[in-house]
Amino acid sequence: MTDTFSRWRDGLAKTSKSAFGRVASLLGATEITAETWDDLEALLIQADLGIAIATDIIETLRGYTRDLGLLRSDELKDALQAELRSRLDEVGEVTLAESPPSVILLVGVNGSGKTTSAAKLGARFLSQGKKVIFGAADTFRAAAVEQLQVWGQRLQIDVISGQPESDPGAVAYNTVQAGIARGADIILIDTAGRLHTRFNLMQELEKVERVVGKALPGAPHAVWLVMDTTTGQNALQQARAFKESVGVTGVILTKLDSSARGGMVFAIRQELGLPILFAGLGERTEDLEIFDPDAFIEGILAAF
Ligand SMILES: Nc1nc2c(ncn2[C@@H]2O[C@H](COP(=O)(O)OP(=O)(O)OP(=O)(O)O)[C@@H](O)[C@H]2O)c(=O)[nH]1
Ligand SMILES: [Mg+2]
Repeated sequence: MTDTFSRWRDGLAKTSKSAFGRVASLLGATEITAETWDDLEALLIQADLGIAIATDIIETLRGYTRDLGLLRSDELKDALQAELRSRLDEVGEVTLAESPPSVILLVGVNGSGKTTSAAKLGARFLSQGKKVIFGAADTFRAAAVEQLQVWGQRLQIDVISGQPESDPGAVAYNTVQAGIARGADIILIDTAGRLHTRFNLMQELEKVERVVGKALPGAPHAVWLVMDTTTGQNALQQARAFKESVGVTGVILTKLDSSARGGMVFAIRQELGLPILFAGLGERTEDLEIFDPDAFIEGILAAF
């Protein structure tokens, strides 16, 4: 069995080699000059931390350098590592219903990885001995239902679906009812990422959220926003829209393995104030890790 740290290191190889690898080469045995700060700031922005966070980190490191009288830029590596780590202080906790079943809604823009994450989460819950049921509430795209059905067959998880173009709220409602009737512990509902307009999508998601609460008071117990880390700072704007419409309780980051700019993680944590719960490090069902700040930092700074 590979340990957590090596899975993260492998998954984050792109980020550690490109974005943070350049930071490592910048921080060599050279004198700290004004240029060092400019270059470091530019590299942090390129790594997708966002301008505000990059500027803030530079300010902190500058103060630290003055206080400690650091002269060589390689002396900044530890300080940068500690600074990055401190920005991910809180570890997100998965909170579900006190007694089963728990209803989890997966939301996010199209292509962010909702359906794949549903499969990964399904596999994870199954491995914990839980009974899982899927709801295919993306009725907008016929292929979306089929995709979830393929996963359902592979994992032997029942999938509740409706007719194409049918009401996603009704599918969600039926899924919760079926989950209760079949004694499921976890009811995972996959939703659409695209409709005719963003406004329609948000309205629909709000309705799905309301309707599952009618099928089971207290539901949904979790609304997880699935975010593609390869889309950069754009994803933040989209995330705010979801946060305003539905009660997002946590974030699942996907495609960290294909992103070269893992700095998004800091931006998401700081700008959205939402706990990061899971991270996708590949396309297979086992490639979903509980978000581990230490393993993440170690992974992105492997070149340090
Ligand atoms: N490398 C990598 N690929 C991923 C990861 N998560 C999802 N993908 C891929 O991203 C693509 C889109 O994933 P989906 O799960 O279909 O995304 P979705 O949010 O359901 O998309 P829509 O249903 O169109 O809204 C697929 O090709 C997945 O295999 C990940 O963590 N790593
Ligand atoms: Mg999908």
